[in-house]
Amino acid sequence: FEDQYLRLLREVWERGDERRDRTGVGTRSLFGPTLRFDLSDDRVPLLTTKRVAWKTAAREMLWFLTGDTNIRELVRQKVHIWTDWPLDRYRRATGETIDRDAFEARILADPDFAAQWGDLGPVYGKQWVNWDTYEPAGEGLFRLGKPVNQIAELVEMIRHNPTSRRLLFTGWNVAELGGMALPPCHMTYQYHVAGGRLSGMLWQRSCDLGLGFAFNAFSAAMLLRMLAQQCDLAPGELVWSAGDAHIYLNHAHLVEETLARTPRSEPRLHIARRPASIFDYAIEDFAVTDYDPHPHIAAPVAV
Ligand code: THF
Repeated sequence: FEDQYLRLLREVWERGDERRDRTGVGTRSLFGPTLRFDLSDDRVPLLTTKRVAWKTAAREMLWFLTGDTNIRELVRQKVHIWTDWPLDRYRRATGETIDRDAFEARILADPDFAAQWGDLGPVYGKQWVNWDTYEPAGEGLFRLGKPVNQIAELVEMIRHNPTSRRLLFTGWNVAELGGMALPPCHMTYQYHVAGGRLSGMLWQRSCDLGLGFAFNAFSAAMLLRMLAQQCDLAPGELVWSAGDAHIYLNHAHLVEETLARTPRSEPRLHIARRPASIFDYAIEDFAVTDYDPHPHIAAPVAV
């Protein structure tokens, strides 16, 4: 599977359109690539050309499924990948030059501080399991209705109506984009059942091929495996598709080093037990074997 990723990385780096992006870092970008990963026999799209912190990605996915949007729980689990956005907001708002460790320490120590500064707004978790609805309350007013749990509904739909063409969920809640620290990148997931196998498609509007891709592909495969297990299906294929697939210009060292390496044998993802529902998985339920990657390559994240 990794050859597909490496080909895309090379193509974007060599032929991508160079432009200034929102973050000011600059990218090279190509539009609309699609990669396909076979998930049978516990295969998982986990890069071997650099060590990927797959448990961090797994913890993030489990955090999404709880509906939480505050980084406090992530930080408590030593997951630091969302800290830069609240930190940036805090620095801009207060003018303080607090460093990342000190900011995270305050998030952990002070629940009020975390509530005020640690929330990312109505991002992934909120939209996945608590999409707000509204019902008329008379005189042109509306009140909150029962929120939609898209994930719970998806599991029911896969179980009871597997040929449906509506087996999907999305984080792209147009009305709430303005309140999000960042609008969803991996925004729409669709599923398909055929021959006792569950296949899935992830469409992301934007993909940071140097950093985010490794996380997004692994997480999507992990979620597919969980859904398949809950619905008594075998895993099929993961189709990954991006709108703007880009490489940040300050990731040149990562691209060069990655393309100089040869992929190693395919790792496997195991799930130790079958939890009662899609919301009952814990990090201890997941194990990766046959993972013998090249060393990690550090690269800065553009905020
Ligand atoms: N913004 C940008 N510029 N890139 C992204 O990949 C990205 N995301 C999420 C939201 N905005 C993004 C955040 N997810 C890392 C990984 C995932 C992230 C953000 C950062 C990261 O720094 N990974 C490092 C270290 C991992 C670790 O802490 O162990 C890595 O080397 O993989 C993509 O959805």
